[in-house]
Amino acid sequence: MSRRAPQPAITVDDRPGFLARLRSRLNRGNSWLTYDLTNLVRGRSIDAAILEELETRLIMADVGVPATGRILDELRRRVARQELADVDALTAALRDDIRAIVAPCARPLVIDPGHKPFVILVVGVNGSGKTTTIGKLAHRFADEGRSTLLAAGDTFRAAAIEQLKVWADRSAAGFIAQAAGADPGAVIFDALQAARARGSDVLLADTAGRLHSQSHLMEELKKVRRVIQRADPTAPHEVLLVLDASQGQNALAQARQFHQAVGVTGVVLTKLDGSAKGGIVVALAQELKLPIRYLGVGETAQDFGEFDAAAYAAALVEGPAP
Ligand SMILES: Nc1nc2c(ncn2[C@@H]2O[C@H](COP(=O)(O)OP(=O)(O)OP(=O)(O)O)[C@@H](O)[C@H]2O)c(=O)[nH]1
Ligand SMILES: [Mg+2]
Repeated sequence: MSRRAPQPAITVDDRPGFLARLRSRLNRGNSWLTYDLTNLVRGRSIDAAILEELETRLIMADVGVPATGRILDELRRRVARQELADVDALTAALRDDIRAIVAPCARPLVIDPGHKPFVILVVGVNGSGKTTTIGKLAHRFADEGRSTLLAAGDTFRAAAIEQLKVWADRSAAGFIAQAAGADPGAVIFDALQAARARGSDVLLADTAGRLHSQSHLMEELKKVRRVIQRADPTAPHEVLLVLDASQGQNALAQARQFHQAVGVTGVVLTKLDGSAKGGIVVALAQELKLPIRYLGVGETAQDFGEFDAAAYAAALVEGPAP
C-alpha cells in the first residue's frame, strides 16, 4: 500500500465546507434559538419577558438547567448595566456566553506519533454512530497521510463486521476481524499485534453498542480495555465516546456512565443534522467538561469536522450564513 508523507498535525479545522454544513444543518433554515427574536423585540427594550422567552428556548434545546442559568445570569447582568440596547447586542452576548462555556472543551485530538500504533477505542450506546465515525476518521487519517487499521471489535452482529469492512475499503485502511461471536477483546488484541507488525500509525477499534445501564456489557468493555492495556500499557491512547446529539439530556447520562466505566478521553457528537437542536453540546461542556473532539452532521465522510467553539456558537445562535 502506498503512503503519502505525513502532514503536520492540523489544529484548526479549516477544511472547506464543514462550517457551512454545520451552520445550515444545525438549524435547517433559521436558528431555533433566535428565530423571530427581532419581531418579538420590535419597539421594546430588552426586558425580563424577552429574557424569559430566551430561557425557555435554551431549556427546550437541551442546553440544560446549569448552563441556561449561567447564560441568563450573565445576560441579566448586562441588561442591568444597560449594555444590551437592541436585539443584535442580545444575540451577540448570547453567542459570546455560549462560546465561553464550550471553549474549554474545544481540544482537538492529537495523534502522538510516539505511540505506534496510536490506539483509539470507540464506545457508545447502540446506534449512536460509532462505526460511521470510525469510517469518517479513517478517511480523515488517510488524507493526513496516516496508515490506519480498523479492528472489528463489534462481534455481536455479522452485519457490523461487514459495515466496518466497507468503510475500510473506502479509505484503503487495513482491516482485522474474526467471526461473529468472537471475543471482542481477542479481536482487538490481535489487531493491535497486527498494527505493530505492519507499522500502522493508528488503530481504530470498534465495539458493539451497549446501554450504559447494562452492567454486564459495561464490564465487558472494561475487560476490552484491560486486554488492550496488557498488549500496550500506555493504550488505549484515546477512549472516544460517540454520542447521538438528538438524544438530548440522555446523552449526558450516557457520558457520565461510560466515563465512570472506561475513562472517556474525548467525545464525538453525531447527528447534529437530525432533530437535535444542538444545545446538548453546551450542557455537556458545562456539566462534564470532557474534550469534544468532533461533530457529525450527516452520513458521509465529509459530514464531519473538528469541534470549534466560536464556529459552533455562531452557528447555533445566528443560523446559516446569509
Ligand atoms: N444524519 C446522520 N446520521 C448519522 C450520523 N452518524 C451516523 N449516522 C447514521 O446513524 C446510523 C447508525 O450509525 P452506526 O455508525 O451504525 O452506529 P453504531 O453506533 O455503530 O451502531 P451499533 O453498532 O448498532 O451500536 C447509520 O444509519 C448512520 O449512517 C450523523 O452525523 N448524521
Ligand atoms: Mg457499529
